[in-house]
Amino acid sequence: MTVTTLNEYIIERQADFPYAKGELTRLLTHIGVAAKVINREVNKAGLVDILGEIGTDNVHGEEQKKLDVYADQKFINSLRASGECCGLASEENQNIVIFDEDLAKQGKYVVTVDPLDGSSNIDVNVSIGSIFSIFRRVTPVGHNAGIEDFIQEGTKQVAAGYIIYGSSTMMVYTTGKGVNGFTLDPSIGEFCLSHPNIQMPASGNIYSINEGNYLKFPEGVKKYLKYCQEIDAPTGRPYTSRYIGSLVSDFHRSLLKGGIFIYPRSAAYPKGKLRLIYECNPIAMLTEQAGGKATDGKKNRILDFKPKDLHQRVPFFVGSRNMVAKAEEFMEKFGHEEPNIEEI
Ligand code: P6P
Repeated sequence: MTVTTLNEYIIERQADFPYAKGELTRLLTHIGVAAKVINREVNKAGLVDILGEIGTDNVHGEEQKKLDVYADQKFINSLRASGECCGLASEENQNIVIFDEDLAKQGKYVVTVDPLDGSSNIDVNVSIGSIFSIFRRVTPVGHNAGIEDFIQEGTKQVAAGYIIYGSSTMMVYTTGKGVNGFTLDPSIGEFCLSHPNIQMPASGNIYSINEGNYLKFPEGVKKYLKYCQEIDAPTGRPYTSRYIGSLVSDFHRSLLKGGIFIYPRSAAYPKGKLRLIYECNPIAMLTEQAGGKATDGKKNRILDFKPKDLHQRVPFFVGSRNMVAKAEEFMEKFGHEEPNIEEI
């Protein structure tokens, strides 16, 4: 069987892309390099002093893990060096990171990253991931990037993807022409095409949500969860509950097997927990490219949201299109509003 590496594939498909001058090719290649460097550290995290917290918090007041900061720096270094990217927005930085070197200012793209998603799982050796999306800049080439380059609607993404550091390391991405998965072959240090043209099943029997927050959920979510748990063999219920606590891992399972992932608004997170720009938008682009559905639970398409700020949160219902549609029926019938935390 012939092996197609990530670089070979990107170059082969370069003509698919309207700006086919090799710019996006170089950008995706540099993202792949950062992923390999991060993968090396993730895989030996227990052996070197890179586990645990660094004693600082990120913009959301969440403890920063050493690997979080390490991964963020690797993406910054690799993208700055690409010559195609003029700036980056990341979960780990309050503001955009502007690449103001002359070469970088000529870059036509900006990148958003969640450099290491699922940090709470790092120290217990559970799968984690990196999420990225790529936009064409709207500020003039030759000048510094600006916030307007990053707060574009998700429909403006030219590419999106993730790397999952799991039982194997995979890179899954789209440039708007379908979704393809590449598995890292450590013996040659290359990502190789392993999952061509991924299609998300229209239905599934796995639901993924942090049920510890049940009392804080809107009534519509509670009623949908009871629907998932009812015994009804013809519809494949009760469904199976699976929750890893890393968006990339929970989503990757839905992408391959079918299923629904929900992080709704709740009394604890009235706007939802997940961030629109560097978590929900890239996952939503992949979802729609694979035939799935990604909304806020109220039939509002995630990719249509106009971001108000870099770290805006949104409620997130994503996965098999028939399952998301069913969940939205319950939200419409029983209510979207989260309970008042004092009333729980
Ligand atoms: P909870 C990880 O911190 C993350 O941002 C996502 O990867 C994951 O889906 C979610 O938070 C888990 O949140 O509240 O269930 O621990």
